[in-house]
Amino acid sequence: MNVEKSKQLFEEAKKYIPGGVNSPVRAFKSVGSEPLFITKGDGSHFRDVDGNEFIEYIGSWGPHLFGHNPPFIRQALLNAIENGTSFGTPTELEVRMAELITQLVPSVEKVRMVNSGTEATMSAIRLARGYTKREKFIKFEGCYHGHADYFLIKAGSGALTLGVPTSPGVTKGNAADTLLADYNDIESVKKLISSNKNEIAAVIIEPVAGNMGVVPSKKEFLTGLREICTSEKIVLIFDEVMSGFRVSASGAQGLYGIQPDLTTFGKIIGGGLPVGAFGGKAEIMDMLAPNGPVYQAGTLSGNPLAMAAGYAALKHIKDHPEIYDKLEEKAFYLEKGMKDNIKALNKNYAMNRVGSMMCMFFTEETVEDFKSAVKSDTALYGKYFREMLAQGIYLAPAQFEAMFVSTAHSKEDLDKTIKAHHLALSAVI
Ligand code: KE4
Repeated sequence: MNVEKSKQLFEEAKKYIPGGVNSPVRAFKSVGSEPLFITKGDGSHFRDVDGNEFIEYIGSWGPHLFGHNPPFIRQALLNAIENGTSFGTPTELEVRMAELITQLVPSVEKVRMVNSGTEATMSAIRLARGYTKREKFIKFEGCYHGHADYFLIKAGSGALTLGVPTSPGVTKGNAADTLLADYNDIESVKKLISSNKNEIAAVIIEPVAGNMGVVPSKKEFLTGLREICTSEKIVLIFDEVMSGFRVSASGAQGLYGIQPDLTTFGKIIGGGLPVGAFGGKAEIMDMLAPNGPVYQAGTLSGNPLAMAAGYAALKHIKDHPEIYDKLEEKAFYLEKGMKDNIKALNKNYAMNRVGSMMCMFFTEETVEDFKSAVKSDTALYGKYFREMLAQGIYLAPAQFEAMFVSTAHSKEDLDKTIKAHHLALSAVI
């Protein structure tokens, strides 16, 4: 595969941008290769500067539930741009967007728009602290909630991939209030709560973890979490930046039937543009400025272009709930094909899937938390990634990420992927 132009661009990029990328996990560092520079996306495919075309499963790290450049999002943006890009004033579409989110996600009574998942999660923690007048919070090893200082303690995603789960630059003071529990282990949560009585403001969790690879929470664990947060008056925050509108029209909370106090959103909610949001009980949300004393703000929050794309995405979900059956069918078909390949090679690699987000781990043990996920052979994942890329299949360039199926992936795409998966596995093991 000719990658000459990408190579040249990467050399240039490294002169001006740290590591040549604007987000670390794009650098292909953990898969022993160099990134490809993409020029155009179309449905389930995208193309790089050298003209190589791929069936791709990143979907911009989650936003593209409908594949690249769906007509209804493109048209919404073209219409919006006629009126300008940003006013810094309230607009009607922000009202419609907030209303739509409260309709799709019943636990959300009020919602505030921001510009990224990180802004959403850091604002939710500040709000929970302001509301409870407590300072500590619990996160889970391997979960990633964006790059606010106090989250970068045993974090997942790029932090885990690049071996910096606890980042330099995070002060002891910041880290002191971050308590770490084990995913799917309610006893580890109870221990922290009893040794920090009445000091914990929030528990934040990815109800379906997608940043240590895909690891679903167990129903009894999430139920236990809900119960203990209610009894201890701790704010339960579901970080649904990735699972929101991905695993159902009302995210993981809709799938599990468990209501958090606050939810954070990102990715799909922006239809491919920079949007995050956090919402939940009005009693808590009304603590936010200008209503209440907890400050939070953003120049481009609720930006008209981002709202146009995000609203088009969520409206499509509201009008076409059947897409989740289609996504389930496609993802199940792909998962089955991959599992058959693994079995045919007398291997038992773990595969986790929730709806259209899935992950194959290069470990033969069940993966249900951080400790089991990190047993995966990341070097082997790198070889597998490169083999798949050579066959025109573009996966997440890191073991501890998710593979996303979109409504745009055709049966032909899936069959090609299953065939490539068999050849790639045979080549590397
Ligand atoms: P952003 O600030 O990247 O929009 O969102 C942070 C975030 C928060 N919560 C969850 C559950 C997330 O998955 C993310 C971001 N996900 C990663 C992918 N694993 C973003 C990709 C990247 O860092 O480039």
